[in-house]
Amino acid sequence: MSQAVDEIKIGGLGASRKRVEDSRFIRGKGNYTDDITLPGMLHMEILRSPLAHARIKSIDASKAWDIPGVHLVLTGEMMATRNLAWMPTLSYDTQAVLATDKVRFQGQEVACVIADDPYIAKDACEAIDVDYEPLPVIVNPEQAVADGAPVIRDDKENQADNVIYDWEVGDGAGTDAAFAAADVISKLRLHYPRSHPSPIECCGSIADFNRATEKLTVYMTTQAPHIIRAAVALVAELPEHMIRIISPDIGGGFGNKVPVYPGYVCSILASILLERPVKWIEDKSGNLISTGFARDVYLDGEMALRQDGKILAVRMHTDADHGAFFSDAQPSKFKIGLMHSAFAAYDIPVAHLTARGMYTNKAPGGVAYRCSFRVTEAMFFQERMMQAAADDLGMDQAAFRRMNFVRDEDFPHRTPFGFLTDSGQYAKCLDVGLKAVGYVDFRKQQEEARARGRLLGLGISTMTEPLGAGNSREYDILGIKMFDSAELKVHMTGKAIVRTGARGQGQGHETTWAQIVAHELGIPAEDVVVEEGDTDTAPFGMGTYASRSTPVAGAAVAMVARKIRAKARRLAAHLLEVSEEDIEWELGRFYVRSAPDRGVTIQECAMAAYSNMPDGMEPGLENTAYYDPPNLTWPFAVYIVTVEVDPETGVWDVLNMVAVDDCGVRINPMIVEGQIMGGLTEAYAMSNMQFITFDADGNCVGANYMDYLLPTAWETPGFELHSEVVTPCPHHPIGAKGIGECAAVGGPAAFVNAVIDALSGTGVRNIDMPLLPDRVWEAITQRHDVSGAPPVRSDD
Ligand code: MCN
Ligand code: CUN
Repeated sequence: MSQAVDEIKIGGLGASRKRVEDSRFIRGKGNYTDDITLPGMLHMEILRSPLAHARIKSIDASKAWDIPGVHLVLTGEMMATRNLAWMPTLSYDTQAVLATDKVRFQGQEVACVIADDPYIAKDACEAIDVDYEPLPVIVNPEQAVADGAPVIRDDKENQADNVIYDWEVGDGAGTDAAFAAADVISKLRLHYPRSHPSPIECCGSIADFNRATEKLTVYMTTQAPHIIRAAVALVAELPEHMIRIISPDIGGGFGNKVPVYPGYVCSILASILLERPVKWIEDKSGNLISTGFARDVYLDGEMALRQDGKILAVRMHTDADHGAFFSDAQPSKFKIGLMHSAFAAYDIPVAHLTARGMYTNKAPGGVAYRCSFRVTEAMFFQERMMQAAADDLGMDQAAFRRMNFVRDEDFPHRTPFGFLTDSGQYAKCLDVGLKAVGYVDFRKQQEEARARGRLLGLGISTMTEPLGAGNSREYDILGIKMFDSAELKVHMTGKAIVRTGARGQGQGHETTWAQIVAHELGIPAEDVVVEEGDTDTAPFGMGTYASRSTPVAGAAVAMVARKIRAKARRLAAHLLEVSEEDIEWELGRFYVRSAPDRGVTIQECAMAAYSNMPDGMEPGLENTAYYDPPNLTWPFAVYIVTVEVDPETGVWDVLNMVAVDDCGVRINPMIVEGQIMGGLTEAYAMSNMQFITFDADGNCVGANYMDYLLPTAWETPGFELHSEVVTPCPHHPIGAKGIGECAAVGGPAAFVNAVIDALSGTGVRNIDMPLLPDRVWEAITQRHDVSGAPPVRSDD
């Protein structure tokens, strides 16, 4: 009889184990950057530009220097003497650390004050006199390429205009030919507005340069500590052992904490100059006005269709507003991220995407906010386009999608843009969703309601997201290949520690990595401690974003555990005095094939590794695995929303939302559900209420939580989650696919499609997000599309 341990009882794969990190988070015992106090620590504050575009005529900091308690005032001029006024971005551009020549967006960093406390530093910032000469402002891509537009990046030698890149992918000629043969051509233009990750904890750093050891330690809110160390090592030409980056607990990242910000750099320089620790903690408005925004992209699309509903080709053009610096964190090869993952779930013979990126006088944008590099825009566009096309054909929304899905038997499938999707059960997910929402009945209700003047709508969105960058063949950031790592040490008592190159920000890695070890080795999850975020102890990895942790670092955890198991097997053979070939494994235990009662537990093997190893065997039970995934993982989801729109006010309420997510094998079903609910909440917020824009003068409108609304439990609708479809990832060691971002990626289109569906018959094809009541009301009463694109009038 098997003596294997019970996997669910030990918290292995599939156990809804409670999150171990929460025991400190919910008791206020987290250790965030701002909780850290070092002896002799000083505080830094940043002076930001009030203007969006202006020449700096002079900066007079003498009054700030005179304030008691001020230790240092940093300006661009001083940074320039150390060659630090500009820094490289993750997209091969440069970004001003502190402005020297011009300011290029409102909120740009102009000077820093380091003082005994943050209040003195803040007061001293206000005592700095900056003489600005205002320049014409550009707030959207159209203005950026207009005749006579001022060149924003006149600091760059070969930059004669505001275009950053002109990029294309796919088959232009083939697409043209398919369009020529189409029965119907469906068109849609929309703007995916700026949105801001706005984690609860803002960005910050504490730099601590020790003159005696020459070592620089930086505590910082980064999702990718090793990338930061690599950047500092390469830019400052310092060896890695002189730089230690520590990401303590992070209060939410959502992509906001991937880029390198001037505040980090200034705190480091200040610590080196003053030889004291320097802390910088950004405030909320600083975070909202200056750190990495997402989206802000205009999408133009056309779909070539056969009368029966078959999609023949897709043509897409995007104009992306990157703000003043091109600082996207994304794989180097792809200028507009993975926008070309659009339509991956549909069997479309040919497609073509052209993309332009533009500089504008706005904070640098284009970070991935809960999406794998622009996949949010891609999926939004895809599903809005699918809805428009089905309407143009007069086809049922669900039937149109089903007939164009890649079928289960067609995997692996090459998408028209060249991705290889490998698994999924798309139609099954759709069927589960339609049944759950009561599709047929709802359509009837909708008809009846309409007859009585009530507007009901149903929106379907599907998404498949390429998660888990790399593989190193195609994915790199600044030439550093994308893979990840895990190190596992099993102590003699059978307790273990696992460290990875990822860095969670609330996703539950401390819980789930231990579950993978439990699954592979049978060591109870509670005996496995997880540590991430310290470059002195963690193995090299590319960090946590693009939901890559499970696909890459999580895979590395499984692989390193397998290495440990292989060594433990040799120890078991030694302990049981049989040859290795005669040993069998069941969870937590090796036994002799011919005598199953004779066995040793994994814990006994661990003890033997330190106390009774065979002659010639290296002692200890630890190893490291670097994992370079063969492909991305491709989770799939169907989100269906029903709404009622009030024709008098434009207010819309969610009646029901059903989510069917297939992320392969779920390590921890409860955590997965938490990730989906969080993502749906953000999707709802983006579609319904989050509004951050710029007036014609480049003033950021909405850089506070009075305007940029964070959804609370009060306004967030309930979600019905379905987990019955599981298509294991064929190449991931435990069959898991990423999940962290799926709902935020696929969710927004479901909400918007539902509202547009409620308006069917009015001729309205599009209302740009957020679907604020006034926009919806305008669409209903004026019977036209409503664009959300800035600039709004400056007197608004
Ligand atoms: N998981 C699982 N089974 C799967 C897939 C994942 O149990 N098949 C678990 C994982 O083990 C992990 C969590 O779900 O605990 C998310 O895993 P994964 O999909 O690999 O995503 P990452 O860990 O790489 O997290 C990144 C992702 C991103 S990119 C953003 S943005 C986002 C998100 O996670 N930011 C978050 N979710 C967030 N959740 C919180 N609380 N805070 C953030 O900042
Ligand atoms: Cu895409 S935002 Mo997350 O990748 O950190």
